[in-house]
Amino acid sequence: MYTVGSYLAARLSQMGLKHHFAVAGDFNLVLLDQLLKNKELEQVYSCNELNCGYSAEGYARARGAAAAVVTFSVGGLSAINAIGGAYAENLPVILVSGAPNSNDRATEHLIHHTLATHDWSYQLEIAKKLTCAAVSVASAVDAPHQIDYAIRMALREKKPAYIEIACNVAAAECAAPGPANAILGEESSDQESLAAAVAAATEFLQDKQKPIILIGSKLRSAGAEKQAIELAEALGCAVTVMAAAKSFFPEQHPQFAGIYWGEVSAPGAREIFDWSDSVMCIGTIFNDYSTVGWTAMPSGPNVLTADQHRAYFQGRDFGRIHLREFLSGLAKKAPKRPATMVEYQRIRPRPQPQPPAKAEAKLTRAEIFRQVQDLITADTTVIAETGDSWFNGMALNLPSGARFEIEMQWGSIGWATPAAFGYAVGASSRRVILLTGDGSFQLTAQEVAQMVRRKLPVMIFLINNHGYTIEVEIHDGPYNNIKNWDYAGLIQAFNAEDGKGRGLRAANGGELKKAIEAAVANHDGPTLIECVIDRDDCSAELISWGRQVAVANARPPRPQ
Ligand code: DPX
Ligand code: MG
Repeated sequence: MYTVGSYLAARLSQMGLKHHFAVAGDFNLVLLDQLLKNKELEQVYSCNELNCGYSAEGYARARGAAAAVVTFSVGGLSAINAIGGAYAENLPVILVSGAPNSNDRATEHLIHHTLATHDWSYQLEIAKKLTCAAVSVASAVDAPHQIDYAIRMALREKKPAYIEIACNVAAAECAAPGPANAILGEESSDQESLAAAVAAATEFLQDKQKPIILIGSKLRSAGAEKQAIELAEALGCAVTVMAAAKSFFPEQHPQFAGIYWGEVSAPGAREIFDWSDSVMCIGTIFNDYSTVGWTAMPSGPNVLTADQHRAYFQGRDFGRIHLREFLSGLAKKAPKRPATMVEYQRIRPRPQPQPPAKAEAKLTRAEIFRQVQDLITADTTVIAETGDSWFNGMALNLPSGARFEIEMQWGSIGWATPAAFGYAVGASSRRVILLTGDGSFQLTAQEVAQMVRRKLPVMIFLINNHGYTIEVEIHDGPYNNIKNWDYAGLIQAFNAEDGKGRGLRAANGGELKKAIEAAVANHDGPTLIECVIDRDDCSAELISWGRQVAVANARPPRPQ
């Protein structure tokens, strides 16, 4: 016998989820009971709904999809920021919200947690703007169809979906779920369009001597990382990677030519990119940040763009093709074009090993990342918060197997701590290293308590530079100074009577080394290392990038 709630649980499990994130509230309690009945699915609790959404987003990065279950309005509206993030970052997160009793629709009753008006459709309406499918379930008869539709769309589009379930319907009997294909079936390419796209792209390449590949973050959402390697190897050219896609092409691959980010690219990457005569942009997203204030925007007849379901170049546009099939089809036809690779090998700067700082010398950003680098193994995932952690993270060299997560399109500070929690829940065998700033941490710090609760050994490097340094470099003012906290001291408060988290502070290289040893030895909870540095000790890349972003922000309104 199935209920609406147990039907949803069965579908979440068929999606490949082992967990769902939740915050309780009276509109979802019965639903949570129903979800708990499914023994394949574990309920993981969050301190608030914003964190719940971010944790699900982080889990989706580790496992391909996720679900967050919240209560109506007061919970749902908090989660919405994270759902916007999942949309921007192309991650299928299912937001499930409990909702008022179906008998209270179209009555004169006013409902708690709402605006004290009779119209509480606003959450559904808002969700429609920020998801690829939003449904309101008020009937057990329609529930299977509505739930399947929302999940199927999310998985196909790699976007979030929204399902609200009336609290009196969650335990109502409903039909049993059919085969998983109803939600998993991916649309395959139209063969004619695919053949035409591959033929035209082959012609495009035949014409060029010095093509280069630029990998973007939508490569991962399209599930086409393997096929990008196939194409790269067929062409033999250099492969540059956008910041948002770091680790989506292996950094140890002989054709990897670094992170391309205009003026703040890795050494040699910009030079080889500018030297090329054509660019294959694969899953790229260009915005003001990724183009360094519109100074590095590939465009024109020498750019071929291949997206999840589309390829377009030189006035031609091919739809209904899947990126995976397009890339591997092109790999079979592509001419050998190694020129950018050969040239990159000539100009590539050889990395100089950084000497350690004196143990008692005041801690610097450079020394922190010299030490963090040594921690990165094949099974490490680095999660970098918005702030100078973006730029510090970019410079890390990833051994094969290591992964890197960044929320560059949405860029909501506070994301990384709960996302690291969610990622660690989803990938418990990986070493999770969180790089965050003091300002960002203050938004969602309490989620460290959930890492303590689940004994997750996340290593947190909290860079305390006493303020919003990225904003300082874009435009400074008193608003960029923040109240200092005893960040290391917080962990004891989160531990309370039974936790095994550790909080340590490092003000010099020797202290940092000891703190890292303690973190590596702590298997029973997170270790937060507060790294204290000067307010202006930031990366050179942040300074250059900040200047260009400030210029772009300051463009005067166009005359009417
Ligand atoms: C803001 C940002 O301390 O990092 O390295 O010191 O910059 P750095 P911190 O974590 O400070 C972050 C701060 C205030 N951005 O510099 S990046 C504006 C902003 C945002 N998201 C939200 N609110 C404000 N990106 C939710
Ligand atoms: Mg800071």
